Amino acid sequence: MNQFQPLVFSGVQPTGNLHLGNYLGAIRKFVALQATNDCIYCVVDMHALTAQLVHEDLKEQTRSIAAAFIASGIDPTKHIVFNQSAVSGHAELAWIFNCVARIGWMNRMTQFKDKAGKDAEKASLGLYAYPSLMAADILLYRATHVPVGDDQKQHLELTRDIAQKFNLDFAAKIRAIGKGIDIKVGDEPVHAYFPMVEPLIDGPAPRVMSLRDGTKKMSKSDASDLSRINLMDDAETIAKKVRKAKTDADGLPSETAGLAGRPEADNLVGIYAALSDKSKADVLADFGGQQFSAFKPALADLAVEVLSPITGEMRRLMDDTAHIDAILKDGGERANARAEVTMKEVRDIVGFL
Ligand code: AQP
Repeated sequence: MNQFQPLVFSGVQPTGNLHLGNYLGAIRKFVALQATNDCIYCVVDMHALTAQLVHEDLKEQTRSIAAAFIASGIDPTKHIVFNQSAVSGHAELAWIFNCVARIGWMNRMTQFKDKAGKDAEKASLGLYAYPSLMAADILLYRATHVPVGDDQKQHLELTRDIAQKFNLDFAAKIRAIGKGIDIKVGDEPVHAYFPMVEPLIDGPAPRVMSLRDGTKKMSKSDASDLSRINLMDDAETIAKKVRKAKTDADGLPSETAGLAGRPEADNLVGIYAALSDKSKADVLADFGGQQFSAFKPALADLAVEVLSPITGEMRRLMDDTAHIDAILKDGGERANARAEVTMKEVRDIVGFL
């Protein structure tokens, strides 16, 4: 039984325009979880250096993710919103985790393979170590639950592996400082310092796919802007992108089984379902038998209805950078206070004087 104090943690990279995948897969869940949980939401600016070192304006990008959090409904006074680089514990714990994680584990990470491409020798060491920093982000606060899109599942499994190895390797030291908790990992009792995090990956659109190719994830780094709906797109652009979205020649089926083998149709129905808080079956009950020429305008209208208030609020917030900076500074101080509690204990466990 997990007896750690429940805490939700998640992060978003300031690496470009946020899109509908980021919103449905992550940010919307962040908002919903606030009502019943203590939450920490982080703009992971250190991660932004892993794939691209020099950014045109990283500070501005960081502010825009914070603005998206707040415009979507995250309350930075009740919870914590901050940027990762403001809390040095992330880097310090990541180093310790670099020494916990095994090369064999890192070599299995599919995101590294995807992002490094064919010439992995030229990828940065940071890109390779990304999942270890991500584990540090979460475990620095001993967070128990992590809302993410489906693409991050493997990294969360690695986070559990790192926590488990740390707990086992340092078991005697953890007992000595008296800060561990008895949990069960499977059937095994473990005296744990770090919790076994639970990923929160659910809903009808845990992996929103590209509008141009239903087999590829919607992504900030896709060369085609038509592949994604950005949170900052205006109504006309959203309508155009939905109109141009790839589909097959058939109409919409009446039941979800009819979406099998039709990735583009499945994706558009999933997006509609997520935006309207319905199941795919409910959406097909309404639109089954209709052509995409009828469904697409309804989808575009719904996307505009949900996103435009967020876009408007983001624009308003981005005009007041001092306000965003003050929110991030306050969040950074509160995050740092919590992180230091963990780091003091971790330094003690590891044996740093
Ligand atoms: N297509 C997606 N569907 C559902 N969830 C998604 N997420 C990202 N893409 C999708 C979720 O958004 C959160 C923040 O992601 P991130 O920006 O930190 O990293 P990412 O996964 O690398 O996002 P992108 O947009 O795909 O960026 P690039 O193109 O740079 O790789 C995470 O919870 C992620 O699961």
